[in-house]
Amino acid sequence: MPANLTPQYMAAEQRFKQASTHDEKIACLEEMLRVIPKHKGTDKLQADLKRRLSRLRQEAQKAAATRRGFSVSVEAEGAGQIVMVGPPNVGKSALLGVLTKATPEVADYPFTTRRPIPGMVPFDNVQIQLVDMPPVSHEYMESWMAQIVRNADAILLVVDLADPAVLDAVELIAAILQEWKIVPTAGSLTPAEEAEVAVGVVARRALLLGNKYDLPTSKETWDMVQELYGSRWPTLAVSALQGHNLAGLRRELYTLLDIVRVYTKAPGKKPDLTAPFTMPRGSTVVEVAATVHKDFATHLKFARIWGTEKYDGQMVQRDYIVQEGDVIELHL
Ligand SMILES: Nc1nc2c(ncn2[C@@H]2O[C@H](COP(=O)(O)OP(=O)(O)O)[C@@H](O)[C@H]2O)c(=O)[nH]1
Ligand SMILES: [Mg+2]
Repeated sequence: MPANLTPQYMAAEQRFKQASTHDEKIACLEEMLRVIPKHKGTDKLQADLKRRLSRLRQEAQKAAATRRGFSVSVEAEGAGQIVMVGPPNVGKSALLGVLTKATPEVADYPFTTRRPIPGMVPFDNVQIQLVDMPPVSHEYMESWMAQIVRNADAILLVVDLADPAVLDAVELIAAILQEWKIVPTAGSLTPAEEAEVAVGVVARRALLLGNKYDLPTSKETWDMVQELYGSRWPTLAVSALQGHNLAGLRRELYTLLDIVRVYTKAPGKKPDLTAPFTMPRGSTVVEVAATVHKDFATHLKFARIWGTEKYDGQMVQRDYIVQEGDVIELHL
């Protein structure tokens, strides 16, 4: 063995030899490239590693393209699906790691994440699906990413508050979403946005999330980001590393979904408050009934409501719009 290779490199090489999948091999090669001592003596080896890496990446992409199903969707689970979009190294995978039981790879080199990785974020009595993604960049992007973002219910625009070029990062994300014909909105659309949506663009609610709030320069940067973008999107500063504001983030994820929780009960019984039905805001009683059972929609005569807007047990018609926290008794 060449005397100037470190134990770290040798370990990565050992893992590479034992790796069985494209992903593992690519990860090992990247690690080898990262830890290899950088000097003249290893130039040839570095070039060789790069060549093997690029060949493996091509093979992996081909394999992914032929594997059916993977390339276009992440099966939705829970109350809604929110996808993270951001440049490399902003902490998307770290966030998924602290908010969910998923175990994405977190590392200080770019392009660690190559697949959409879903995890479930608990908030109160609901579970929200959060999807980690490869980074967006002008250099290289996976072709399936646009479709995943279009399919999601909402988007987290994730940036690194310790990055002096954070404003460029926001503009990069905005530019790429525009390429993908996705308009990230704060809520209901402005007339200008609606005009765009009319020509094949989709609108998705978005939140601008500044991560790494724990680092020294972040507070100032955050003030600037808020000043510039605070009127365009809701904004939140967090630290995945120190757990700063994660409870706030969970609540914001719920808010982003723009849903209400309703509970059903049988006459004379107590509702099960641990298992809400989550409905798009603006849904009616008959839509809730249809969610409970497809036949209920046709058979529903009326409902009784226990909630904030009505007195307890008040009778409402099929078209009554349900509110957050309503308890509903369906009469067929
Ligand atoms: N100081 C600090 N570092 C973080 C934070 N979140 C992530 N990192 C670091 O930033 C690097 C990139 O994180 P990663 O989650 O892989 O970023 P991704 O490329 O966006 O998925 C890693 O070295 C993390 O440990 C944070 O809140 N504060
Ligand atoms: Mg990542």
